[in-house]
Amino acid sequence: MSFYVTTPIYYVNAAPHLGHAYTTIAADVMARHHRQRGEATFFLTGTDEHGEPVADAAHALGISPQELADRNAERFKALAPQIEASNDFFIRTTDPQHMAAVQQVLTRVRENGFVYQGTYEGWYCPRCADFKAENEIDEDLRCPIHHIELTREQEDSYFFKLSAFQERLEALFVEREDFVAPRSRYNEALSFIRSGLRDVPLTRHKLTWGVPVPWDEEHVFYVWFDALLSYYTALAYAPAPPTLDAEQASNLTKTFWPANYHLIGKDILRFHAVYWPALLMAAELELPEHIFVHGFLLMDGEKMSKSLGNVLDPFTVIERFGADALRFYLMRDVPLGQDGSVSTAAFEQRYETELANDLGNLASRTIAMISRYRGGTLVPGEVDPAVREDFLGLSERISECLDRAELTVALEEIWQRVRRLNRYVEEQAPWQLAKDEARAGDLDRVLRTLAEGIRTVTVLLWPYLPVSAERLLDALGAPGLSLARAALGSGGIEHVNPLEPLFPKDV
Ligand code: ME8
Repeated sequence: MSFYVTTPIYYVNAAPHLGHAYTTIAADVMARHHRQRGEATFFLTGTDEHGEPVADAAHALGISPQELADRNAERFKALAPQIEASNDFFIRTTDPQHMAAVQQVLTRVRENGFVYQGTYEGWYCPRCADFKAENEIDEDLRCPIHHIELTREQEDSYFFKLSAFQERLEALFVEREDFVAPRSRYNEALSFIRSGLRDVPLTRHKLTWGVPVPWDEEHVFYVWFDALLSYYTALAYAPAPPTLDAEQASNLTKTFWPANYHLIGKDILRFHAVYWPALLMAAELELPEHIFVHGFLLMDGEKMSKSLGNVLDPFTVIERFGADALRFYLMRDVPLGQDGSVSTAAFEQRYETELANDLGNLASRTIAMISRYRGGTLVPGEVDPAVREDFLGLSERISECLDRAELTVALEEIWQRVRRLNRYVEEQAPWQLAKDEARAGDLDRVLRTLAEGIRTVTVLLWPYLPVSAERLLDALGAPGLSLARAALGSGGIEHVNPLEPLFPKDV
């Protein structure tokens, strides 16, 4: 079994913000979960460095596109470890290996008869690097995403014969109803296809900042084709993750292509759900299994975006509360697949009531009681059958959710068990049992059940809260992270160690 997940590669025309962190964190949760299953896993993120948005931003700053790309690619690269993203590679589309591979694949597309020369005229948004269809243009001829004026562009181009894939794309969507999720996005993409596909420009004549077209040096490839191909080209030159066996490591393309999941925001649905499969068909490459489309993080009701300037800074949040708190908040409060508002108030609420109280206190109280009443040592034996019942099938259910990229649903399932354990403490009142020698066996069972319950939820929470989960499992003396360990009763906890507060309130 293998698993390959990607994020979009982000434009280097500005610094990373919370929207980028959101997608990367979601992909990271999936990658970590699959590693827990023992699957060969590859997680790719990176930067999209060519095209007009980058060239324009560099021009405005009075520096070269390469300088801007170098500067901002570093910032995106640095974001990954700060949010605890465990990506296996970071692709930059200015990597020479990528550029050569783009030229190769697109030459094959041309040889296969899907490229012709023509003239393009249309309304163009330089920030989207995209020509807009008639029904995508706001009144006043503005971009509905960036609210800037569209420009009328006319230029010689080589075209990609997207229209040739009309029937095959329709058939793809009919045969594979899970190709795009959630359903609303699937419907949106399918209705775009059904409305009739027109050929699209494959190259730009006026731009120089891009991958040169090998058969016509006056052109560079349109940035979207260069960018989409990164999902494929990365595997040809990325170093193999150390966990792979020799055969898997010897050819990452063979091991991981086609991708299992492309995780994207809804702004780039059409490129991924329509252009991308058509391009792969034209190049005779296999199609990805799933494209999962999430919504926008909103601030004050608008898409949070660097060009709109309404951005909540992930670095500030991380500095104060840690990466886990940010990861948890985003995965919990903005259901993956829907738009969701973000605010400091909502963040603090989740942090305090759920991380600090529900989980943090549960863990500290349990460890403190085991230390106080039993010198830190648990007596071996069965866990409470009532709690066992509530944990039955849990890890299978989490895997099912994550297989469908339902990250928020999976987290809610886990959190129900965290709450269950909190109720269990209150119901059993171990502090009362501790006063009665005759009930020593009951106290042992309650402490064991709590420690084991916490261990189980913590294994499942690791993809969301990697730092805190590892600290907590260490304190429980049971560091095993594999999914097989997420069965209640499989822990074998013998001795617990003191634990500093996982989510301190006075930060
Ligand atoms: O589109 N809410 O790059 P980009 C949620 N280079 N997610 C958001 C967001 C928000 N407010 N803002 C950004 C590009 N994102 C192309 C992609 S892929 C082959 C090329 C996330 O820097 C979300 O994943 O504009 C969105 O799709 C992506 O960043 C766009 O990043």
